[in-house]
Amino acid sequence: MATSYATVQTAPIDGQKPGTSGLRKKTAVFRNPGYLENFVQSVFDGTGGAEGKTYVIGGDGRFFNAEAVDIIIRMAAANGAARLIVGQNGLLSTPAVSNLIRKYGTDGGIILSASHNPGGETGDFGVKFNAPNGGPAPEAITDQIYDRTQRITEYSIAEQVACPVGQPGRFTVGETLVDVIDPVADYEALMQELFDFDAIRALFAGGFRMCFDAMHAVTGPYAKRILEDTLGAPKGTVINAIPSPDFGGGHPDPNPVWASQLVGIMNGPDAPDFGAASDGDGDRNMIMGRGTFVTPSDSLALLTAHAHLAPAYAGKLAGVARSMPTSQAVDLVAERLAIPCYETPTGWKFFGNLLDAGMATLCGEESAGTGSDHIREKDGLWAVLLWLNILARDGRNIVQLQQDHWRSFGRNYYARHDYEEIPTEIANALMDSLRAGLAGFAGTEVGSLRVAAADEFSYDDPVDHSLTEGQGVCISFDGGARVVLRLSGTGTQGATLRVYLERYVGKDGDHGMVVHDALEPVLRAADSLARISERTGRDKADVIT
Ligand code: VG1
Ligand code: CO
Repeated sequence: MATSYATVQTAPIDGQKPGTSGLRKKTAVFRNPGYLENFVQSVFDGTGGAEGKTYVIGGDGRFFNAEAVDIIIRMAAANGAARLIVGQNGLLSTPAVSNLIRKYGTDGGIILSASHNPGGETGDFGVKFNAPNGGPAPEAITDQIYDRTQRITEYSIAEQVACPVGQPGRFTVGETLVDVIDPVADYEALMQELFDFDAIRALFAGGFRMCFDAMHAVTGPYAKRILEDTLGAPKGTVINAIPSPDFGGGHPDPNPVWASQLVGIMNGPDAPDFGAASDGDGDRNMIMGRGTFVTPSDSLALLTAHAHLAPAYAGKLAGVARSMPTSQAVDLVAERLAIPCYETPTGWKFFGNLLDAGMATLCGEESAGTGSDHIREKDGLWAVLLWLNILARDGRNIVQLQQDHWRSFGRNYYARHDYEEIPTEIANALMDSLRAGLAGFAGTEVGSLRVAAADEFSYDDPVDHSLTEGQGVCISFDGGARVVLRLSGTGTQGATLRVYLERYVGKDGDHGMVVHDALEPVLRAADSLARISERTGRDKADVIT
């Protein structure tokens, strides 16, 4: 029987503006009639229509993932898409989607995820469109999509038909071919090209132990297959490996606060050699040694310094890039390697042009995102495998590598303080008044620190010269300390103020301070200049990472 299609009348819904990484809202909002449909239709309409196109579709398995995949398949079919590549059970990690888009030359991909935000019926849901280069749609495209959401009048969808995504294979919806694929296979093949799997296998065979916390999220199946089955890590190396719709009731954000189970194991009496975790959609990573946490900023610096030990990067580092709030540790490594280091706004979409142009090979963000030119997203498991490759070839352990690094380059003490769910007006007023005062900050003494410079970051993309303004306030002090303040673009309730603190201690300085103590003067200066406690009524941050 022929498939029938419906054209459904609809009206614009407020607030469908993609943020740092796609459209994120409460799950309940996404389940409102027409909410997902309006946005998906706007994605198609804002990118020249779906007629004849091929898309990759998958998500991180959170609550509403399955229903959303079904709706998107039927809408893509009704909009005339030629072919869809869908992860089995609707599952695909964000880096896996990026790889599939590039490998099969598709017209883009739709990712269902709110990444590190909690899931479940009362949690968050999200949708992100990735462009044909495999990367998050740049602002020019998300602006077009948003524009369509404000003018939409109807959407198209195929009638309720069976979409058997539970098994690999092919089915059709009307004229549209739907290929259901094993979510891990193509990703694993790519990792095998990049890294010295034999060296990593030998490392595990020699008794090296690690714990990988998949946080009940999408990386579980990837990590089990690659680490345990292919590389021979003992069974049980991967914990919390089965994706669950509400991430086991947890917060799938790999940092010392939310990955506390891993932190306990790594600080315990029988700690393994290496600990790692990934987030909801598999693009973030957290790295630990026995009794040690490696900040994401330091991890980027260390990976850059040792990437030549991996086959894919030996002699191939064209440059590095970091988001503005990320510590300047990697800048020092780039300087020594005599390669350029670019500073971009927060969000992976800003790395895309640099990667496409071959100007940067490695990229990273302080929020536990690291990646390379192998795809156009950050990649949690890739970072873990690069670390394993380095550990296998270098011989030192993580604690030694980190300490040697600080002795060679100095240490950038670093922490991020998040003040969550602040009323939006208060957060905006705080940032506005900070901006208004910026011009007068230089030369001001605050406690033991003196302001060297203060400005708001704007980015002139060196490839396409697009200008992105208002990307966070940066105040630097004499001696190399820095504070950055910006509002989050991924939250779904109120505003989150992020305060990023950094203090550099040279190679002969004290690298053994408690991080909080080392950053205390910078925190005090930040509070006094931005009047954070006075304006928010809070005497400390909700989450410190
Ligand atoms: C946060 C992080 C940013 C990251 C973004 C998406 O954005 O700070 O570095 O790129 O999340 O990551 P914001 O605007 O809330 O600070 V993910 O893994 O949540 O897609
Ligand atoms: Co993520």
